[in-house]
Amino acid sequence: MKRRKFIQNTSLGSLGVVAGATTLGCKGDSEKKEIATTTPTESDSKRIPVVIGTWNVPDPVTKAWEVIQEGKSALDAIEAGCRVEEANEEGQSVGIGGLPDRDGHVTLDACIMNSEGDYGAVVYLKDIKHPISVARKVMEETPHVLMAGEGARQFALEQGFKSENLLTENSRKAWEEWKKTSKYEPIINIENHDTIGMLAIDKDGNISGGCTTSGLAYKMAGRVGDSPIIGSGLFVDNEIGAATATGLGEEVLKTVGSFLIVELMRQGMSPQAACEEAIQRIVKKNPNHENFQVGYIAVNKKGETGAYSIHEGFYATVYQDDKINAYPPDYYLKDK
Ligand code: SD4
Repeated sequence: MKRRKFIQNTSLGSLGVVAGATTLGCKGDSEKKEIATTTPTESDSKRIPVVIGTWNVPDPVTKAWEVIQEGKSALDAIEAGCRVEEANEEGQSVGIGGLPDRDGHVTLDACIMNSEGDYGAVVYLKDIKHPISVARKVMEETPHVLMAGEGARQFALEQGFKSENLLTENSRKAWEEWKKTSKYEPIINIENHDTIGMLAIDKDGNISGGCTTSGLAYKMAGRVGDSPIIGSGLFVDNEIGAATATGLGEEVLKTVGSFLIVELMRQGMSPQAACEEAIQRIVKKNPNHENFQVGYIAVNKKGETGAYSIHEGFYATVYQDDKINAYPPDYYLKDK
């Protein structure tokens, strides 16, 4: 699969925040099996179960699909799928190997949501490779939904998670390079996978979702994006469908994008039309939208999927009807 690069930026330059290079070395690219790259059509036959992930992420999506095939829940599938990417040291925007903040600390954000409408999340989590699993523990083992920073880390340790250094040699070198200029240059070259947002419907027709990220590279210490925030980076309503986001979190947060998409689907929009409308909301508010990327994926209760972004370069990976398909969705700037 040929990698694609595109430019993302940030409107955060004015805040003195840099969104640095999230260049990713996709582990085992050369070993990856050939997968289809076509836009799904209405005639796609068996829509449930289904797994959809942001970016070109065959390994995590395949893992989630396999878990569903074993008869397990969409929630189990989401956790297992996200863990694949979190453990990939070469991926520089998720889990171990994620690019650090500007002080050199890798801080992770993640959330998970089940078909009962329960939600768990962690933000600014250090030293723990699998924030998606900690998020699930928050959801299942505490009366809370969101835990942050040192408290979240302590909770993870109490739950038996291992503390480890998440700053890999590659990411440390990239950070050292960035420090030479520490320039607030609003350009990110992004390759074909990034923050993972994943949605799944299991064999019982139940929907769950998850989202996991190290956030913007070289962000200000303490910055948290959309990914772990319910309604922004992820939303699931088992009666309607689910949506998740990637890209510049600040813009997703300001428009509560994933909740918006689910509500638009509730009003009858297809997942595709709802993703397009959510991108339009961002574009309308931002004359500078040519300088940043946001991408959404969505699924409805029938297992129909949709995906849309501002810029070219976004991918959606769908496993459905026993076939995996990573395709470049339509995007707002296509005919502009
Ligand atoms: C964030 N939305 O922290 C995440 C970053 C991301 O593709 O998705 N990058 O803002």
